[in-house]
Amino acid sequence: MKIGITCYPTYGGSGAIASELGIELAKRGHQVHFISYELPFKINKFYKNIYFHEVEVLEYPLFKYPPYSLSLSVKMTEIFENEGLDIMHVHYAIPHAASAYLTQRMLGKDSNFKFITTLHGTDITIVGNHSSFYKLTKFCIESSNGITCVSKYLKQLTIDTFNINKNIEVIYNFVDTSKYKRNETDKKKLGLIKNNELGIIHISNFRPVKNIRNIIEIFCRINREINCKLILVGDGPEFAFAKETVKRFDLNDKVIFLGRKDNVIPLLNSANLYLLPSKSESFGVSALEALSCGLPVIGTNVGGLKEVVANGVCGYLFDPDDINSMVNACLDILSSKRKMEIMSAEARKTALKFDSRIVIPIYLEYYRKII
Ligand code: GMT
Repeated sequence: MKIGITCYPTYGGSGAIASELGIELAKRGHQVHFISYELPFKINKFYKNIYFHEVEVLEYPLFKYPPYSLSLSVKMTEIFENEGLDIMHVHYAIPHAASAYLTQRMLGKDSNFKFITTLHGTDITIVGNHSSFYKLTKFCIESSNGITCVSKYLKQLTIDTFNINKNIEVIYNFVDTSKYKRNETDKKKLGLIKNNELGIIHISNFRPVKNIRNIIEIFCRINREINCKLILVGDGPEFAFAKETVKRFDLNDKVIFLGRKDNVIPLLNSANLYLLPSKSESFGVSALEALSCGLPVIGTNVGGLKEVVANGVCGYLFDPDDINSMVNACLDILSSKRKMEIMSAEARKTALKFDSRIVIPIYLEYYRKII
């Protein structure tokens, strides 16, 4: 198959999943054409069968805001015609689905241009829900030839928010469990966490939805009881606030800020627990990657995280502001080697259910259905 993929190329769950999807499809012999303003960050080496088409945005004095989404639809049209794409798959509704719709109209009724929109979370909960985008998001969802959501929670929320009367397929996010797996030598090699310490890790784009303050407060309280370190990976709007808070709590020598990292596997393998106390999470792909490396997850019971983390089995889920319970759950796991081992084995078992070898064929089947 020849598949076009459009996503946000910078850091973030939807871009990461779209890129991994492209890599997995290419591995299976499909031709994948990424169309975006930048090479997606995960496509950081040569991959057979993967092509990248950069969308050029015209700067012009009249354009205070250059209309990227229009240039994108022109590029989609060009690539569809030149490469003979079978399907276009866009990730994150705004503006990608709108560009794909415009492409379809430009190509005309006789073309067989079909597009699938995968909704990831904030394109519904924050962006799509905003009054400036609500009507367009509803229109784009209804105009897509196929719609997928990354969790049952997101599907229901999309139906309720936009009053959608169209079939929506749930296709869960996935992880390559042969790459994301426990390797004890990583911890030694990196040397971030000493032998007598335990590690807690959080990876995100530091947006307010991630509840960064709670992460630091939870860690501060665990640190009083257990010799541990907190590894924070990523960057974003609350990064400076996080640094300031760590300083205020006098935790500078206990919290390691790493910024953005392309390869998080050795970092996950340096830790013992993953913390994701988000206010909302439609799926939580970073939690899945952590589970795959055998890390129990302490997270929240809002959104789709509960479809990934079995409460009490491979982690614990609480209300976003129930800091006390999260601290107790972390201490409960970290203070018992036996408990840590049992939960770690369960974490890995859970991740295997979301292995790319299971999920990619579901995407391919869906492509065939829509085509
Ligand atoms: O919130 C993020 O981390 C970024 C955001 C995105 O769209 O890039 O992530 C969303 O998509 C991910 C991949 O499907 C999901 O795992 C995240 O749960 C979701 N984020 C939220 O719902 C807040």
